[in-house]
Formats: sequence, structure tokens, C-alpha cells
Amino acid sequence: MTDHAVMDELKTLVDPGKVLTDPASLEAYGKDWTKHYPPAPSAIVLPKSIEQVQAIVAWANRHRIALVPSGGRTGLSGAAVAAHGEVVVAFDAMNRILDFNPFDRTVVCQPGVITRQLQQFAEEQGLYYPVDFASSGSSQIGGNIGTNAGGIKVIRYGMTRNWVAGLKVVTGKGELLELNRDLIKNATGYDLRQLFIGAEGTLGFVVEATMRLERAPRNLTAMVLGTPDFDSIMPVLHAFQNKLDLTAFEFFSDKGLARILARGDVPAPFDSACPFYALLEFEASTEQVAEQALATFEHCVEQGWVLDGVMSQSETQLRNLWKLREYLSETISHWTPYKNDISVTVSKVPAFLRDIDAVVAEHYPHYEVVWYGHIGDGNLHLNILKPEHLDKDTFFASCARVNKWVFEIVERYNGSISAEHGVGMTKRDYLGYSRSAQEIACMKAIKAVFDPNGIMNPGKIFAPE
Ligand code: 2HG
Ligand code: ZN
Repeated sequence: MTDHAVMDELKTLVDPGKVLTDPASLEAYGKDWTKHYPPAPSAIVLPKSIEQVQAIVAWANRHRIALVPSGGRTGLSGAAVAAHGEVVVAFDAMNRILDFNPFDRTVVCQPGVITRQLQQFAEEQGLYYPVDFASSGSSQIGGNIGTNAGGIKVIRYGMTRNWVAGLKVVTGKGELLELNRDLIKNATGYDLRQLFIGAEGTLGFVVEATMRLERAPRNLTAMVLGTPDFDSIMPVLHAFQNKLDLTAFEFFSDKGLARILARGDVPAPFDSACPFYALLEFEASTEQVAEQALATFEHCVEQGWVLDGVMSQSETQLRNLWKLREYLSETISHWTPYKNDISVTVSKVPAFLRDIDAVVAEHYPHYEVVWYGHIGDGNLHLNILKPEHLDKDTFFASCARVNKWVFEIVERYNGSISAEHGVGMTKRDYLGYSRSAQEIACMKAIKAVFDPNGIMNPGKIFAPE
């Protein structure tokens, strides 16, 4: 069969006009938010049903064509980038909420449902979908599951994994599997659902997901606290955790704040300038909780851990305080940052950060380094900004040379080289710093079971052999 005939066959499997090959679509659907790899897919296909997805996978197996799943394309590791002539399977046309069960508090979603769509649906039912992050307006549930997305509420609610009650997947063989049947208790052997969460589409595609909802939080209230140094942040976390159930505990540096304030559309939290800032959030469900928060704040000031602070008094103030943290990633994207997304257990954070900081100061003396992250769960984002005069490839190559030292520290602390952004292509060469050779061999053997022909997102998680 000629290439042309193979593509004509693909067109018969989906609705008319749902195979795109125009340059603008190839460019748009072939990439995510990373800037490392130029997109080069051969076609984009938009199925609208599970049957169509199965037909596409069967076609890809017949012709040994690599498939790349595509959701909201907000990923930061190149997992949804098609840089080698793959066919992109985009889930935009499978974007409906199919069912809601108020008793089980579950929602059945197609993979292309946008995160915010699910959050809003939950709100309309008086409930809450708690996985949240800056890209929730465009990221899709299928992608969230593929990357086990985390975000800003993990300290209280955990990762996407915690909210997946059941999955329907089409494996690399084209089989449809229904995993866990939405049960809370199901002790019947291996939980295959968990394998597909965080698998970055390398085992198969999520074609339907039953997501759990939670009760809505009451009177969410945020505080932003300025600290004199990094070491003060962890005692502040402990002090507040001893007294309150936190829903978030984030941090960012003065360099991050400066970039946000330079936008001109976000008010400063207070006048004092501090090297680091913590943003914490809790449910001020009663007067006593708010009083406890203020008393803890005063205790932190007396101890010298906090220099200044503010507590939100309204929804608008809450939203404005969150902008200081949530706008960071998008704001600094202007400087084409080189990103690291690393984690250790929370108790190790201070020593870990000191060691990483020393390496960064030694090897990146001329680059601006912006720290922020979900420090309450041990996840730090290290962003190195590209100086205007350097071209992207030279800059990325010079940053990659430093990875060895950064990841050796991660390994020494038993940490992760990718806490929540996945491995994709940007971190695949470093997987061995967080996973043993035996573990990687098991992972590859699992992939071979579900995807014997290696057509599902090849070159992601593992470097091509
Ligand atoms: C965040 O926490 C996102 O804002 C993006 O995970 C992190 O831009 C980053 O490095
Ligand atoms: Zn993050």
C-alpha cells in the first residue's frame, strides 16, 4: 500500500473531515508547551467514539504507524509531542460528560473533557473536583490521567490518581479494557487501572474515565507570608500544619514575584520585600479557624520565620493572592526557561534545596534562576531563564550539562527527577536516576504486554533503543 492509500484508509475510519494534514493543524497538534522539539506529525485524527479509537489503533498496528495521544497539550515534558512523523490522536471531539451519580459522587467523562469543565460541573452539583493547576482551563482529563497530574492542592487531596474510580482504555493491541468498574473496594489482583495512570499513553489510550468528586470546601482563605530566608519556610509549614488542615502550601522566590509584579495586573501582597514567600490556604469554616491562623502567624513572626504577611478577606483577594503563584509558569515562559520538576520527601526539602542551590550557583552563575513550587508536598520547580542574547539550542544544551549534578543530588536524596510533569522526551535520558535498572526492565516488559508492536507513543518515558 502506498503512504497515500494508508492515509486514505485512515479517513474511512472517522467522520468526514476528521483527518487533518494542513500545516497549521500539524504545527498546533504536534506539540505541547515545551519548546525543545519541532513538531512534525504526518496527520492528526480526531475520533468521536471508542469504536473509532479502536479502529485507529487496529489500523496503526496493521501498518506499524506510531500514534501520539493529544489532549490540551499543556504538558511540560514533550510527552504529547509528535516530532517524528507520527499520527496524532486528538481527543477534542470526545469532550462530553456522560453521566453523574450523586450517591457515588462520580462523573463519567470522555477523555477530552477540559479540567475546568469538570470543576464547574462539580460546582453545579454542590461538589468539588479538587485537582487544580494553572492550566486547568485547557488541559484535558485524558491528559491529566496520562500524566497523573498534580498541581496546587496535592497536600490535601493528592494527585489525579486518587480521583480515578474507573477507566476504559484501548490498549496498544486495540483491545477495550474496563478497569476497576468504579468500585471503592476491589481486591481481585493487579489493579491495571493504576498502570494506565501516569503511563503517558505508552500502554494505550484512556477513552473514558469515571472521576470521583468531593464535598465543596468552605470559605477558602489564603495567606501570603514573606520569610527572611529559605530555611524559615519549613518551620512555618510545620507550625501551620500543627494547627490547621491546609489545602495548599506553595512557595516562590523574590525573583518570581518580581516577574509577576512587572506584568502590572496583579497587586503586590504587601510592601515589605522578602527573599521568599509562602502561600498557604485553608478552610476558614468557623471564626475559631481564622483566629487560629492569625495566632499561628503571630507565633511565626515572633520566632523570626515570617517578616510580613496578609490574609485574604474576600473571594477577590483570595484570587489575587493565588495569581502570585499561579501566573508564574506562564509569565516566565517568555524567557524560554529550562525546567526541572524535582521532589523529595518533605523532611528532606531544606537540605536538598541547599545542595541543589549550591550546584546551581556554581554552574549557572550568569543565568537567572527562579524557584517556586509545591513545597508542602516536597515538589520544587527549578526554572532557569534564557538570557535574551543566547539562542535556544545553545542555552538548553548548556543547562542539560548541569543535569548530571542536579540529578545526582536527587538520586542521593532518593528523590524524583520528575515529580508531576512526567518523563516524556525531556527527562527520558535521566530515568535511571529515579528508577533502578530492574524497575525499568519491568516497565518495558509491561509495555510489551499492552503494546507488542510499539506503536503507542514510542520514544516517551524510555529512550528509543
Ligand atoms: C506549576 O506548578 C506548574 O506552576 C508549572 O507545575 C511548573 O512552570 C513550571 O515549572
Ligand atoms: Zn507544579
